[in-house]
Amino acid sequence: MPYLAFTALVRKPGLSFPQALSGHPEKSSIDLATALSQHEDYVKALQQAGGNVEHLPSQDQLADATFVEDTAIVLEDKFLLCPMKELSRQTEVQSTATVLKTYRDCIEMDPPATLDGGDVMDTPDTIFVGLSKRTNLRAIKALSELTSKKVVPVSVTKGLHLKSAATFLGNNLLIIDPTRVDASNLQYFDWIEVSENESYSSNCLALGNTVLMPAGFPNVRDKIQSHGRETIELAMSEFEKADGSITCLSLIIPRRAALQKIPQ
Ligand code: CIR
Repeated sequence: MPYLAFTALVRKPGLSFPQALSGHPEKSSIDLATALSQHEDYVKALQQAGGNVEHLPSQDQLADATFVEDTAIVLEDKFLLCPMKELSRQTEVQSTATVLKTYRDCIEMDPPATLDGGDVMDTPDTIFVGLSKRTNLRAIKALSELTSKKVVPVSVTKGLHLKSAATFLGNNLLIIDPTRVDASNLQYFDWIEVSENESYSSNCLALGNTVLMPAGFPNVRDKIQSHGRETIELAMSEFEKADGSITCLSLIIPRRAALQKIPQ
């Protein structure tokens, strides 16, 4: 039995997942059965990394509801429910909130702020937030009033979210495709730099010493391992076709917050 270091909220892709929002050229070939099998492997990887996995109820009508990361962020002792820009995704937030409220208080942000969790890259002292197609300056300013950490905007020049291009692996290490973001505020970190044709591998999920990453990038995998990390490679084809990647499929609640689940 692994040491349970965190709780991961996940939601299986529902029946309408093949209609997910996407700008990917192969979006019309999303296969639900393959997506479900890839999601099962993802859940096993979270467990292998020491996670307690909690399944949110399926949402067959909400095509993008498997991308739970976007609906809320962990903010010290509470959760911030994200004011999502896409109308079709806003109902997902309340559905995640019913479960989050069993752990900690949930707070909200007023319009015209718009924010997706995929734009929020938390590090020990600073929260970097993508200024992107989905997240605006209003939200970044509002977030800075809700946390004692520094909040720093990062312009996303290509792709959906900040974490589509850069993710924090712990120990001051970032994995990043610098062609997709204005990286001037990220110079302080050590980088594993991926090339434009490896861009999809810049979204990884670090859980302690284990890094979940998309399969098919042996060069990047070796670089991550050279930093002393273990890697778990996951087939992600169906989620990639829906503009989603590794971090999007879960909301990670650190052990400290998970332990203090509010008695119902
Ligand atoms: C969307 O466009 O909202 C979804 N199809 C993909 C969301 C991916 N989420 C993420 O990168 N955090």
